[in-house]
Formats: sequence, structure tokens, C-alpha cells
Amino acid sequence: MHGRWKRAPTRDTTIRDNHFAMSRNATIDRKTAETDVHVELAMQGTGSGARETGVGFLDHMLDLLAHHARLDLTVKARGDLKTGGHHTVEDVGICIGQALDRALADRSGIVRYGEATVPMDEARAACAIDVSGRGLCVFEGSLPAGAIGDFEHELAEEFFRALSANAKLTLHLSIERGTNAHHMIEAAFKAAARALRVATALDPSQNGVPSTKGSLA
Ligand SMILES: [Mn+2]
Repeated sequence: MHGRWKRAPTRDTTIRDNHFAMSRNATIDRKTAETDVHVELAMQGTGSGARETGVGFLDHMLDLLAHHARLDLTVKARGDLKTGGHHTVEDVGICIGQALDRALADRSGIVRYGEATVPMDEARAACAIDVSGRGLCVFEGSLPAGAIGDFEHELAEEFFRALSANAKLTLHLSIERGTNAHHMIEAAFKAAARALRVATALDPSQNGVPSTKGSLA
């Protein structure tokens, strides 16, 4: 599929395969009393863009997400960090989820399912995704209590819950093992990113929405 992309630039594929010519991107702005978030997202990019949320560990995780999901992703957030990272992490998850939902539009031509297992030193995480149209996060694994800067370990689950609800993904994410919370959370973000990359890739054999029901939005 990548070879096909290289041989035929997007703008030249309009007649042969209309959904390959679709630009899959979205911009989201969301402002509340707690946070102000701006997201620009494009599917099948290169991981370009800058992630600046004020929560350093979240920026690090979003860099991994962009790179491994092949998203061009810009995230600018200003949150009420005096209360901790919770509102910022959750609201960034909401906005990236909304951007994915919009960029994927009616889900035409996508693979739909994706899975990945990723080790990170002693830690290991596995993710399975269905771009189902129904938001559900099943998060398994027990992280040690604590925080990395403003990022409390439990915020990893909050992020993925917000992301899957708003992108309308069925997302199963298991932190299977590990002792270092940084490694465990990093493995989770990488596994989710790799699964998302597979599930949202365009399938050349798929014309239309990949559902016998006819709708995934
Ligand atoms: Mn790291």
C-alpha cells in the first residue's frame, strides 16, 4: 500500500480511487473554564508537528503517539495546572479523539481493526482497536501509585478513555507487565499508536465503509 502511495501522488488518484484522494485531517479548538486546547491532526503523516501541553510527560507521550501512529499532530494546551495535570490530560484526550472522529469522517476505505504488542525494556503492553463507531475503553493493568511530574500514573487510563469515547473507538489496552511506570505507560502509548496506525490505514481492497451493517460513524 505504501508503494502505491509513492507511485501515485494523492492528487492524481481522484478518478481511479476516490477515497485515496480524500484529505483526512481536522482542526479542533475547545475552551472551557479549565483548559484551552488547540489540535491539528492529519492521518498518514510523518509524525510532524509540536506537542506543547504544559505537562512534560504528556508531551513526550504525544510525540510517541504521533510518530508511531503516523499522525501529523499539533497540540497546544493551556490548562489549570495548579490543580494538577488531570484536566489538561483528559481534555487533550477529548480533543485528539474529536479530531480523529472528524478526520476519519464516514470511515470509508479503512482497515478498521488493528492490534499491536510493544515491549519497552521490562514492560509490555498490548492494544486492540476496532474503529467501531462506539466509544469504549477497556483498560487493564495496575500501575504503581505516583506521578511523573504533573502526570499522575492513573491519568494514562483517563487519556485513553477520553480518546476512545470521542473518536468512537473500541479500544482494549492492557499493560501486561512491568515495574517502571514510565516504561509501562510508554509501552501503552506505543501499542495504542501502532494499533491505531493499522486500523486507520487505507485498505486498497476496501471500497466504502468496512461494515456489513454499512455504517461505522
Ligand atoms: Mn520515555
